[in-house]
Amino acid sequence: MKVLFFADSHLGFDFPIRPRIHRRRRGWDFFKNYQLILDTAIEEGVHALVHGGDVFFRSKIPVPVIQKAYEPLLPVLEQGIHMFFVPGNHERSRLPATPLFHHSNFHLFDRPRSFSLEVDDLETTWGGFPNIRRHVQNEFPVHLAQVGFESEGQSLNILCLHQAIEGAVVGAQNYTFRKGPDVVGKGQFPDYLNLVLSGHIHRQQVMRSVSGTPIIYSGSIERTSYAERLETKGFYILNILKDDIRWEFRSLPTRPMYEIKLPGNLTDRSILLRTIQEGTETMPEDAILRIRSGVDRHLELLTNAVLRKALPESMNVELLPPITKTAYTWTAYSD
Ligand SMILES: [Mn+2]
Repeated sequence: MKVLFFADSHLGFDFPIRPRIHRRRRGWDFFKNYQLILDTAIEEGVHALVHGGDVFFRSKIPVPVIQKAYEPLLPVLEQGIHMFFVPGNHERSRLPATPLFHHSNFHLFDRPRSFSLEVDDLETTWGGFPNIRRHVQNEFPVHLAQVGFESEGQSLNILCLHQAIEGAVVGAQNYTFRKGPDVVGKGQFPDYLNLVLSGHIHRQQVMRSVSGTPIIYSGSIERTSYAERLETKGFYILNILKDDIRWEFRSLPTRPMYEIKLPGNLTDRSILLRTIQEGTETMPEDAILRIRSGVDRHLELLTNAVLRKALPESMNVELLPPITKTAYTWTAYSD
């Protein structure tokens, strides 16, 4: 059985419906990769496509974004490809309704539940539940029991999640999730599970549960924050056999991210702009640029509008206040 697994598409990210300013928007990059993944599913002739959650960027989603997300799914379903969707934390564990939910090939983990799928004599059971927002360490076994996997059947058991799991690594500084109330422990996966596919962690990685079950994070489909600047983005193609599961990571095109730090001793607008322009000369045209002010005064001298004028339109630029003692927490880049 061939499967395509992806997650964290965050559709609607920088995609204003009525933009007040005209500038390049990053939202299109997310939709482009989303479509690329759906096209790949058809080209590769996969039997199933799994979305590990955070389909959307937020819970209040404009109707045009919902339409743009759901519309391209129908031709994929019509090809006979089964879809399994996990509601993530960004959609508040609930996806906006669509007639697609009634399509016989569309399977939504709107509550703890399971679906059976048989392909060429291979029996599989797909279980899952929406993102558990709090106390997942306690809630996980309860939800898993409600899924109703058979622990001693012929069928392969595949669990689909959108959670942080102990040992997962994120960010440019390799923050590692430790066991905690809001993290699933590596020892909490029963050995009757053959495979775990999860969204939520934006860096792609493969781990093992204590009992040896592969746990795969596909990561996000584009960079949602600077913490992801060093990461390769993509999705997984899996080949599931009766006694062997193989996976292969496929990368997606992404835009490079850069940061410029302004020296605090520069307090002349034109010199600051020249410094920035010189700094961007060697950068690719489509760079996503973060400019960190050296002193508060820089925020009075420069605005995002001024910076956009000084730089190529193909770049995205953002001005940030001087670095202060900000706590390094995982929520900023794992969700
Ligand atoms: Mn996410």
